[in-house]
Amino acid sequence: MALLYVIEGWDPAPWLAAMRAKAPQRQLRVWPEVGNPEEVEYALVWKPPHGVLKSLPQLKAILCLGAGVDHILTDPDLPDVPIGRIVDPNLTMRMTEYVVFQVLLHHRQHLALAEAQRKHVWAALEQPAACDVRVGVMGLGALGSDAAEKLRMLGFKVAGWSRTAKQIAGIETFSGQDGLKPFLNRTDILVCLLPHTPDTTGLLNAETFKALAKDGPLPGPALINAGRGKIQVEADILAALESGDLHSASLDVFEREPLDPASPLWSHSRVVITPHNASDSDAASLTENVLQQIDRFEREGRLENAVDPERGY
Ligand code: NDP
Ligand code: OXD
Repeated sequence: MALLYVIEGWDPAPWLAAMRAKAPQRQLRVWPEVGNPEEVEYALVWKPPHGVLKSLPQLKAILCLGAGVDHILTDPDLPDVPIGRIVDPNLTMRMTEYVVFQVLLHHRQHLALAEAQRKHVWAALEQPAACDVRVGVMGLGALGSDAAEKLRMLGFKVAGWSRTAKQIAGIETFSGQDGLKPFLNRTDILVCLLPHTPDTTGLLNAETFKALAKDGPLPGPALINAGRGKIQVEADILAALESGDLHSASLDVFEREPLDPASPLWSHSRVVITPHNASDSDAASLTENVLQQIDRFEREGRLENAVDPERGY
């Protein structure tokens, strides 16, 4: 019986090489060379084209090669089998690096200082300490909770917002729709590590930016989004950067990827653009995780990091 890689947008070669090295006994296939579809038990996927998974009659489980599963759940022909996703220290560490780097960049006003340097201007900006800056992390899951904790260790005043209530030592927590406004009202730097679901679509919009704190020690609120592009309204980000509801932004994800070369976001002096690489899935590191999930599923009949299709993540 076989494992089938169904990958779009990434090179499948490193995944195959890593799996061959770790589990030489497993039969491997790479879509679209499916061979006999009756022989495929596990689909290892990234952005699988809609309809491919339903053509596998003996499929036992779908394993996403990243953390977000929105690209799988939107398949109207999704087979009714368990779906697992990646929760792994390597992926978490990479995202925390990105978040800490971007928070510090806005906190230390690096965009303004770099601009001043280009002009040979000695711009002695007033610099607050981390303990006077309030960071708000949307999403307190595998990625958000680690980033929040590392930011707390750096001295920032950190709060988090999630769907269900949480208690995390040293971090102020808010939850649900009722918790959103108070969470935004106390936030100077907003970090989004939410999944894309029907509930989060377009959540980073004009109303959200208006609710951010305007009495902080920085020149204005900053937005960092490494969750998903469809959570943000790019026209509202640009308008908020003009109105002052946002001062600056770091965006790793976009409504449409790759970002259109004509988008004004590219050349905005207070925006940092990265190409959806905040936390790359590294085949060599994550293949062990995938194999462990399959082994556990074969032993215990359940996936460790199972997705709830009803919840949408
Ligand atoms: P998790 O599923 O572990 O955590 C999701 C968090 O979001 C949970 O805290 C959840 O709340 C919260 N949440 C979900 N829906 C809502 C809602 N409607 N209102 C408030 N909170 C909500 O996911 P991960 O932390 O592993 O990953 C988060 C996302 O990061 C991924 O889905 C993916 O989109 C993105 N990502 C981006 C990458 C990049 O390179 N840019 C790389 C990897 C991931 P609760 O705890 O109550 O369930
Ligand atoms: C993920 C991603 O969800 O890379 O893992 O976006």
